[in-house]
Amino acid sequence: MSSVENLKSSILQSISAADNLSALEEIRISSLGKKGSVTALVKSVSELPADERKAAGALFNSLKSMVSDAIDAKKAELDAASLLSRLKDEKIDVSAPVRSLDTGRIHPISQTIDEIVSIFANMGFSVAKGPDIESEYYNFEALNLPSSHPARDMQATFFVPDAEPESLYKTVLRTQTSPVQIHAMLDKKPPIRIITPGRTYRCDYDQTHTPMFHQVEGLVIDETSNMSHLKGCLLDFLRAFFAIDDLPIRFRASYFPFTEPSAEVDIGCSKKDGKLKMGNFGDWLEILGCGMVHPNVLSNCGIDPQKYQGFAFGMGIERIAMLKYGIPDLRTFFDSDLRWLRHYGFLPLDIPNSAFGNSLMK
Ligand code: 2U9
Repeated sequence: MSSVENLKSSILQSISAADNLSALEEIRISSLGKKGSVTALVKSVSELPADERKAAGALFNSLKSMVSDAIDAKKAELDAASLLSRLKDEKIDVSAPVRSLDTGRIHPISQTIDEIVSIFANMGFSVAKGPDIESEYYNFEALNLPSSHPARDMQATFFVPDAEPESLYKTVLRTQTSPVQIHAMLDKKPPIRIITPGRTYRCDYDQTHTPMFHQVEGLVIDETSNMSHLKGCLLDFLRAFFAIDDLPIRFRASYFPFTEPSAEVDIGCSKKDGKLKMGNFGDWLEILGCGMVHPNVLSNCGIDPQKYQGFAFGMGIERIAMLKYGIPDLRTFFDSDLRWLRHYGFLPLDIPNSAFGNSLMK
């Protein structure tokens, strides 16, 4: 039996000394392979006298599993070491410029957001961001939408399971980007001039709704901004965005709980022969909502409505991207279809059309 002990310690020693996977594989073949030393021992049991077979069988099988376990453990150790050294050696510089500008495409939503940001940045707005997961308080309550308000039913809200189920306010996926403006008003004093592009969520899925979509909202708070400033701001934005210098817009009275007065804005278009064309053609297309921020919303954010006032607006980014780039189906934005992205996507160096200024931005 001491020869078994010798074999065991010699194999275990060579396993422990193996410093790469191919050396370990050789040990596995020479011990556990078809013609391996341990395999030979296990096979030899049948040739032993009957009264020795049971003990020898148990001993050889335990040697076999001991060797097999030691090889597995060593393999895991070598794998981990090799991964660590690869991670040390292989550095990917994600900030390096792309080598082939031909392969990647910017998604139309990213491109449209860049264009919107560029236009509003030229007007003196900055971009504010906030979390997708929000308290009901910031998503509804602070926006003049108490739980009893019927407008809350209009929005199919995704509720997030709460860490504190007893808490007064539930946690939701934001249904609009307005909570970002609420935080901004709570955090800093007027004057405020921000836009908030971002993801929003509503439990809705059909030809014109996806459960996640993008919105951009804007907010201006100061002591003097009024409805005419709102009109001028949106007229400049829409003309710059659609790159149509004489694009007409019209305001229709509407209702939103967070603005008073409120309006919906249409842009001029033509719908002749089932083809949609933006411009001064006599037809109208609804494009966004807006209004003067409701005094209750200002008070909820600690801003004195006697002293301050301002306007807000909101629009769906998919909608204006579809109109500008002739994308017919909303759902294709989120299909991750590379052929679609190659067709509708943008090259990395396609600069937003207003970045150099246009006739409206000079
Ligand atoms: C604060 C106060 C007021 C943002 C506004 C709209 C009107 C509006 C819709 C457009 C299409 C949402 O994506 S959509 O479905 N939005 O019509 N949004 S006024 O008003 C605010 C925002 C923040 C603090």
